[in-house]
Amino acid sequence: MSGNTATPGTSPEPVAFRREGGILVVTIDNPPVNALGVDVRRGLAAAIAAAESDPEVSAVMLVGAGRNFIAGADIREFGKTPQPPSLPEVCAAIETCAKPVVAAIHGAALGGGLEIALAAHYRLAMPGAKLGLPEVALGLLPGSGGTQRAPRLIGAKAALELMTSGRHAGAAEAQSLGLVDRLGGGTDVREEGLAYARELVAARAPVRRSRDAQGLADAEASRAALEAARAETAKKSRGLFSPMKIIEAVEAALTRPFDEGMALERQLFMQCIASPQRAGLIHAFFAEREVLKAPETRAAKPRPLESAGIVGGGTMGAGIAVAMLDAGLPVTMVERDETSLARGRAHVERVYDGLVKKNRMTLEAKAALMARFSGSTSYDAFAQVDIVVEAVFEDMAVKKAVFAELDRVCKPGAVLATNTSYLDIDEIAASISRPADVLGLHFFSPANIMKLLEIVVPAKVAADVVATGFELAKRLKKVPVRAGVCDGFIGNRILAVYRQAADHMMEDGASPYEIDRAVRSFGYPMGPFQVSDLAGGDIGWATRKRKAATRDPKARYVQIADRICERGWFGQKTQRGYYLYPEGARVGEPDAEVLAIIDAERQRAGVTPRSFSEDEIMRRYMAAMINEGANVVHQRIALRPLDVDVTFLHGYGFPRFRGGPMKYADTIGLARVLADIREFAKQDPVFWKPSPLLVDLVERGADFASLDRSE
Ligand code: 3H9
Repeated sequence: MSGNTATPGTSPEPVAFRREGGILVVTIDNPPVNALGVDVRRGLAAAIAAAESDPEVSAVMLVGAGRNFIAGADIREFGKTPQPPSLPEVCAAIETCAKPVVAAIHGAALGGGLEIALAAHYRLAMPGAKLGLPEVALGLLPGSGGTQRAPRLIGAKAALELMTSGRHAGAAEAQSLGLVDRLGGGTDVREEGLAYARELVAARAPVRRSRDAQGLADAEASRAALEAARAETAKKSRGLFSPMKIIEAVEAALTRPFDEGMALERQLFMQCIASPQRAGLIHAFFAEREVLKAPETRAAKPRPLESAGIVGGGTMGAGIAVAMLDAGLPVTMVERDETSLARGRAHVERVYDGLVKKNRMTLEAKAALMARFSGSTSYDAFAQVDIVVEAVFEDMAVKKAVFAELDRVCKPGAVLATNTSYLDIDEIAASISRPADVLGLHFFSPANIMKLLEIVVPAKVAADVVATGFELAKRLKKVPVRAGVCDGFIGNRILAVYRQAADHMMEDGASPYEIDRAVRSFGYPMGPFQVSDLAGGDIGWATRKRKAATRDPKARYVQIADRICERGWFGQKTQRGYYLYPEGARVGEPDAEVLAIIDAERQRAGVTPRSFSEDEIMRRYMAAMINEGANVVHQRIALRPLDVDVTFLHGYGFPRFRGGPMKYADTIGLARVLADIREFAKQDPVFWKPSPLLVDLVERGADFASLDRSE
């Protein structure tokens, strides 16, 4: 046997290779996911060179150590100076190897990982393998031959679909697509890969190169697939840079020799690497993983989480119940009387009935889910549950009464959570005998759909209770963000501020339709006034009334929304709000009467309207959002700027390709944001007060990302 395996005591190589019989077994061992960092690329190149030069080697087998084959290029290297060999070079070395190369795939073979496998001559996938080209989700395209080899191997249509969606295919599907040749049956990928390689050697199987595969032989079908993908991508991926580049690269696969296609792929890949969208999307990828690393999740293990209770069967309580049922938890709902309980149960059932109607759930599956749901009008039903989430009316006295009951009936160690959107959770916790068990779990409506879960951490809460909140988020497949206690926590607190900026602009001359349009062009699916119409204007109205007594009398207060609400125009549910919704339409039409109300309000306030460009609208909108984001970080309500980013990506429709508001601020430059705020402050110094954190960062020439790294 020969190889480069490290001697005991030395640091292991990320790629080890040793000959077993006539097979050179090449093991990629670069935890956590075998990403293709420079050392892995060097190791693979060395392994192939060794195979070529060793006459005893008849075939090569590539296999991943740990849970995956290879998860792709090392994303952390993007944006840094590239180190040779490049991944396309490594793939070329594999493909041109004179001896058969087998990829034995288990776990993830994604992006560059799949491209390595496609450069190999034969592929075996184990059950549970995930194969895909998800680069598009990172603002990229497959950049080491994926756009040229995949269409040749599996045809243009299937390859385009994989690359533009970024989805993962399972082993069986990968086989039926032609991505892999054989399915493994057992659990030992190394053994099965070796057996396959030996078989190929025994059968004198030739090297078989994907670059020569005939998947594009039907030129007409390939062209049709390309045009269909182009049309669909133009419609679906509006504003995104890389999807169209994928189409362009595949077009080259159809029309040019392989090497020319590869050269174009490289060129397009480098364009994607240079785009701010790539930076935004990769920021989002890492930020989503960083939010899981709260101090409490490092310090403590979650408590048991096998059953849940919900107080309140309104829209929110029922949505939370559905999320918990979907995650496999038994759920007990408590309501004050039988009628309310029946309504709560009906709310839950309605969600599943909707799925049954759309053929997305069978009646049996619904019955199985509902079998885990029980209801009661007595809090005693919560005696054994591990966690209770309270979702009753937003009123401190009502909440305290609920918590007094929970304190009375729940077993020691049960997590007692409130879904309040703004009430002081420290006060709720202080009202019972076990404040260490009290946590905020702020779900977003509809709670079974929206991904964001703010884990609100009151002063006295135990670390393992917070860790249980994160564990619950994981089970519910939600994105948790740790937040401190304040009015509105991270998301709604910042929202309140930029909504005011939008209201100011509306009174100063921009119509709600212009503002919504500008916000949509920025990349949001909807503008703030459309959102208000969707959520119901009465909600914001109630909040404004609640805050009226404590409002700074010197602060500017725009009354347009109140005038609209006073008419009973609450948005979609009343067929009109800022927009008209004739006969229950979901897309609104501009309303001349609303414009008249706005005009009247401008006159009342003594404002001479002026015009706003889209650019100015977004400068003000984003400056308000970023400034309050900085305040939230400064006051430790959010641990880091990235926590604000993830909150806005998953709870407020912020365009993912911009990475989040704080990442966007870094992209345009904090000095510019601060200069804007100082400029706007000349007219309204009460509203536009630069955040001390923003000022400090600009003075130091630093950015928000520096705070993400320092945690
Ligand atoms: C590409 O390949 C470009 C090429 O076409 C061309 C190049 C020229 N790099 O998600 P997890 C880290 S683009 C570096 O929690 P899971 C991750 O940050 C790439 N690090 O685990 C985390 O770190 P930490 C195309 C990576 O089991 C840890 O690994 N590939 C990478 O839930 C565990 O990750 C992709 O887009 C990476 N590529 O899921 C696949 N991937 O512990 C991206 C992960 O410090 N990755 N990390 O927080 C995934 O989809 C999932 O990580 C995977 C595992 C499904 C693999």
